[in-house]
Amino acid sequence: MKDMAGPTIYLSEYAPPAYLVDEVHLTFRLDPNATRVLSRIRFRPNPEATDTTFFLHGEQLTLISAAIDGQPVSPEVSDEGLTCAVPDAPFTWEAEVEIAPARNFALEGLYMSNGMYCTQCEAEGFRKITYYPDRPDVMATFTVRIEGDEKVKLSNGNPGASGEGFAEWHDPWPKPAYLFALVAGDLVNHPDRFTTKSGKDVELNIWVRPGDEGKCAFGMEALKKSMTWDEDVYGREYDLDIFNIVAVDDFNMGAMENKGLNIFNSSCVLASPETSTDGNFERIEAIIAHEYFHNWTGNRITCRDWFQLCLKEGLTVYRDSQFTADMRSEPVKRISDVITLRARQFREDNGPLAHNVRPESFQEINNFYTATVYEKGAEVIGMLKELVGDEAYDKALDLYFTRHDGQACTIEDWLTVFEETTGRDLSQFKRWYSQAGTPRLKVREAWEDGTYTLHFSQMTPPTPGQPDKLPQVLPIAVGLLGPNGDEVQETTLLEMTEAEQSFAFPGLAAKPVPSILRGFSAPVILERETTNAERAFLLAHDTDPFNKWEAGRMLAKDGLLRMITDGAAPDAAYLGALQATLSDDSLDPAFRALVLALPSEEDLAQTLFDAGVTPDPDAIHAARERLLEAMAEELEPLLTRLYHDHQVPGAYSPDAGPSAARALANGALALLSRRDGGALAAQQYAAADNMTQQLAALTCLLIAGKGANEVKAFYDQWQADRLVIDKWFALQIAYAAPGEAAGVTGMLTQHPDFTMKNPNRFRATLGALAGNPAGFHAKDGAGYRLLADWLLQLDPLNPQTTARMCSAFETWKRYDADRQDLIRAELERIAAKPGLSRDTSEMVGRILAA
Ligand code: B3K
Ligand code: ZN
Repeated sequence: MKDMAGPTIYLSEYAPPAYLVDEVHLTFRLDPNATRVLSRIRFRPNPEATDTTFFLHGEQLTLISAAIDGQPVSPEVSDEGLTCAVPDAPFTWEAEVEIAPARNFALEGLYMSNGMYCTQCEAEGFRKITYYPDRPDVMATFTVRIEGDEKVKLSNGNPGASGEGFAEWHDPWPKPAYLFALVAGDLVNHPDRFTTKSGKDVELNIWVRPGDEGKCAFGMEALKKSMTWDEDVYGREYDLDIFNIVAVDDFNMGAMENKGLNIFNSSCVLASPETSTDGNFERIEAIIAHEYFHNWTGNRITCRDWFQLCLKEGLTVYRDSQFTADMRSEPVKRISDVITLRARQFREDNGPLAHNVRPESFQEINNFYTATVYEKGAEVIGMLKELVGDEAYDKALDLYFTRHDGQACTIEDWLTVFEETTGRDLSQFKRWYSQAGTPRLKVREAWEDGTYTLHFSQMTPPTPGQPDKLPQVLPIAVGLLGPNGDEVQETTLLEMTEAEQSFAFPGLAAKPVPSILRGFSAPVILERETTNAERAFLLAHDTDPFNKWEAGRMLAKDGLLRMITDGAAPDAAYLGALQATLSDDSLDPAFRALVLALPSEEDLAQTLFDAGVTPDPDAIHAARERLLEAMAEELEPLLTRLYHDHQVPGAYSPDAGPSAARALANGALALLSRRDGGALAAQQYAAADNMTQQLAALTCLLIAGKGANEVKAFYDQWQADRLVIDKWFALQIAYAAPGEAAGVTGMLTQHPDFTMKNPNRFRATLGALAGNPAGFHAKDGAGYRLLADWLLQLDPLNPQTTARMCSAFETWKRYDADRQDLIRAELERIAAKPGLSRDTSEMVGRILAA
């Protein structure tokens, strides 16, 4: 067990590895309780090294024997690894260790899931498999032999010899140990083939447990689309004879990009119309693409050290969002990404867990697979592309791939290819990697003699350990609209570099209405005094879909905030503007569905806190409910029409078009259910032949305070499908009334199907509670207590998932003194637990330090 707060690791202390590895040979003799791992590793001293100590990472391993150049040695073994005297010349290290995959509940290293062996090595899991320099800047080729009775035995690279009880694999591409993978089990495959642009034939497989074969076709199509897209858009071709994907039920995250052998949480690859929603299909397509794209951005070019994580993650998220935009709707993808960014990354960036896109220190790197590294990391790349332009971006990427192929790189390497190809100085831009916090961008305007001027000022509030911030480079996309709604200045990119800066637009006939930060061109909080009339005008006329949507959101938010703080009535002007937008059948139904959705309770709490008001979760919930009621009442005829006009006849397809129609129809249904007591939803539930329709109807019934029978029927229908049952758990908690959420969650944790050992089920239950703000923050503290109880139970088994879920408490300083006291008590109770994992102890420590 990783125990207590560990030492802090600093980026500034990076030192090159003492020894490099040329070749690794591994033999696995599989056994649930006593797997033997035999390693033969070719080492050589690193001429660049400053230290010559031979240290191999190793945790929870039983060392059976070790030898150097065939001579037995007795290394000095500690909890973290071993040291040993070695020759001052290339040598061969051999070791045999024993591990117990069946007792590995942390799901890191080699473990078992439903009787199947699988691995998760990123970031530092390989050290739980054998002794090795487990750091990403040590890259080597791997040859693997797996011995066992399992029908299917997989590892990275291309297949070698196989026979009764064994299979061999060879990966010709040097890779760090975190990309190692092994899978063995009685699996079945969904096969296919792909021909790369240079004519190479690649075997493709999705491997699943028997019974899941029927849920692979969509993932396979997504894989082939990703392969084609990466060739077309980035010129990147696949580089092995085979590409395997495996679905695993017990997995700490979404998926993992192991070379040639991607391992997926089954929820992120298995799909069927009956069991998966439109949202699931879109997410699966995106994650398959993401992991596939890592083959170049992550695997062929990897990270020098874990501080550089955004080098592969930010870029790969950016690439997968480009892919989704190309496959579906670009504006809808952008708006959805910004909703997530604000909900997760802005929340993180404005609380105790705020950290740089490239962190400078950590205790447990697994705690830094965050929205900041991933999503803000992707935003930074989007800004870079806007600043240099599309052509220069392509040129820089080409240089990046040629120059750094086969290397372990840094953010400096990445920025240098842009500096060299564009001649730009990116030293100020680099602050995006080294300054945490969300910049506030204030705007004032002036109008004089036909010249319209925008005065900007930027300020980033202090974050933990960073009291003072310097101005950042902000790409601000601006357009101007004339009084009649015509665009008088099309989108132009302003480049702000100073703390305060003004930009003038001369020669205008009338004072324009500005559309600022089009496409959300920088991840900032825009602060601008404006009127609701102007917002309604932009909602009606803006040609930029993001800002059109944003205007509607601001309008909704303004009304909601007044309802929350002043008890105001629902804003008639908002309802009118909404009616006009929703009625416009020339607009994409998916866009209209986004306009129809109100800002989340979390978004409202964040906004209030930012404005210096203590958010009251009950008041926020109540105001939002009241507005939803008013929308249902005011827009009923229109909603009825939208519902009926957007029914999709015929066989289910997860494509963007039909999904968009369902999104709008189901958005309408949610409101209509507040009027008809769920009658229409009950009809839809009964008639549904796909999960999107079924689950949407069930949600509406719960919103209408109905659905007890359907909840039961749903369970009876789906009890054999664990992924659908996850939805069943989550739904009941997400839509529980605030005062009942903790009780419902507590009750569901007693259900025979609840198990904390499965991260999906744990998240579907405790994670759903944390995602129901009014319920989680119930005044009596029952939500806090229940979550803390379960985190304490899970921590000894699965520190990673425990630590990640601690972020439910990261917003505690927003709330009133009573709630803060209750949360602090729970955090302190967790922190005081003897033997608490390093993961959880770091998280709780950082949150408490607020
Ligand atoms: N690289 C993995 C995440 C590994 C998380 C380790 N705690 C998945 C991804 O980003 O593609
Ligand atoms: Zn990734």
